[in-house]
Order: sequence, then C-alpha cells, then structure tokens
Amino acid sequence: MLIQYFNKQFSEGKKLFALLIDPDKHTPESIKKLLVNLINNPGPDLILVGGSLLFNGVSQIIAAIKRNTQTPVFLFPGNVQHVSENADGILLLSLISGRNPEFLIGNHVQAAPMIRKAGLEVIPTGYLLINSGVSTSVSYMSNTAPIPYDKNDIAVATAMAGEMLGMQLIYLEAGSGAQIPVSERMITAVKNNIRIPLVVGGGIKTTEQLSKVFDAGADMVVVGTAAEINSDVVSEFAAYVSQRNQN
Ligand code: 1GP
Repeated sequence: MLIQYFNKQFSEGKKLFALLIDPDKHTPESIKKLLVNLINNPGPDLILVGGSLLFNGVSQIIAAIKRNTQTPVFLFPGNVQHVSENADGILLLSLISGRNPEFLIGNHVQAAPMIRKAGLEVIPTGYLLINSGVSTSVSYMSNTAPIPYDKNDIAVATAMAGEMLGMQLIYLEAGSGAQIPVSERMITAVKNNIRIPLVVGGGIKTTEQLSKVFDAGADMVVVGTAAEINSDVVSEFAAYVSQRNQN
C-alpha cells in the first residue's frame, strides 16, 4: 500500500513531491516527452491525474503515463466521472471546507462501486479549499466557499475534524494556478494540530516557495501549473526534495 510507504517516509521527516497532470493540458505524446526526460533525473514521488472540470477522460492519459514511468499514479478526481481502473489508486477527496453534500458524500456513493471494482487503493483525504485572493475553478465547480486566507483557526478546526472522521491525509488547497500559495502561518498552525500527514498545493511555482511550504510543515507538496509552463521544474523540484531529504 502506497500510504504505508508514504507514512514511513513522513515518520522519518522526509518530504515528498507530487506532480499533478491535467488531462486537458497533455497528449500521450507530450506525456512521453515529459517523462522520458526524467529517466536519468530525479522525478516526482507520486503523479496525480485530474482536475475540477475535464473535457478529456483520464484513462488514456494514465495509460500513457504508465507506459513511460514506474511512478505511482493516483486519481485526483473532480467528480465521479473521473474514476479509472488504469490508475493505482485514488485520493478520495472529501471537500470538508465546504457544505455541499455532493462533495462530502454524494459523489462518493456513486463512485464507491466503481472504485471497488477497479481495485484501486483508496486514500481518504480531507480536502480544504483556502481562499487565495481569486475565484478558483474548484470553488465554482464545487459550489463551495473557501476558508478565508487568514482564518487559521477555521482551517485548524476543519483539519482536526477531518482527522477525527478518519481521513488519512489533510490537503490544503489554494486552487490550481493560485496567485499565492496557502500561507506559511496557516500551514504551520494546521500541522501543529493534526497527527496525520499534511499535503499542500496551489500556486507553488519556485523552489523558494517549495522550500518555504516544506519549512512551514507540509509533508507533501503538489505542483501542476508550474510544470505545464516549464517542464524543467519537475526534475528541478524533485532534485531539491531529494537533496533536502538526504540532509
Ligand atoms: C491544484 O494543488 C494543485 O489542485 C496544484 O496547483 O496547478 O497551482 O500547481 P497548481
């Protein structure tokens, strides 16, 4: 189980880097180019595939990813249509910052039989959308309001509730393409109040930002947009994490 391996890494203070691939931004050919470039370089620890709104299905892209890398591929679903047996597992997101029952249980009920049939590893994930100053796709598509940027107490209480409900990860999400990532203060406040690993994503574009988010307490960081703009950041970020973990 990948979560057991990850938990062991986190218990040793290691940091992990996940690459988010949006199927609408790639073709099987561009995926091959992206991943072949990583063969002799450090790569991500995990590849997530998904998005809040997709015009393309996820299965074809996952198949292309798996032809070109051994890195585990997990679904990062925006809704029930994004389940695919080609993946190794799924971050089963509960949008606990919101109050829309469809993203707390409705989609999960519809997806459960498909997930079980596909034999996917399931990682229950408490997903908290944090306001990053602009309206995001995930907020609009999920019809939920994000937690205000500076309301650390609300984020802490929500993450604690997620842990108490049995989630195995807490994910602080500023939204794909966010202008600013989740604040370091909020990351630290949440990290200090939960006993499960903390994932942070949204708006991380530079190694300096990556470093600050890890320093604040993130165990795993998810990067999507920066890698779409410049694919070299994938090996750059992976090399940074690898070196950091050796120190
Ligand atoms: C979005 O957290 C991820 O769900 C990644 O965000 O695309 O801004 O890196 P970016």
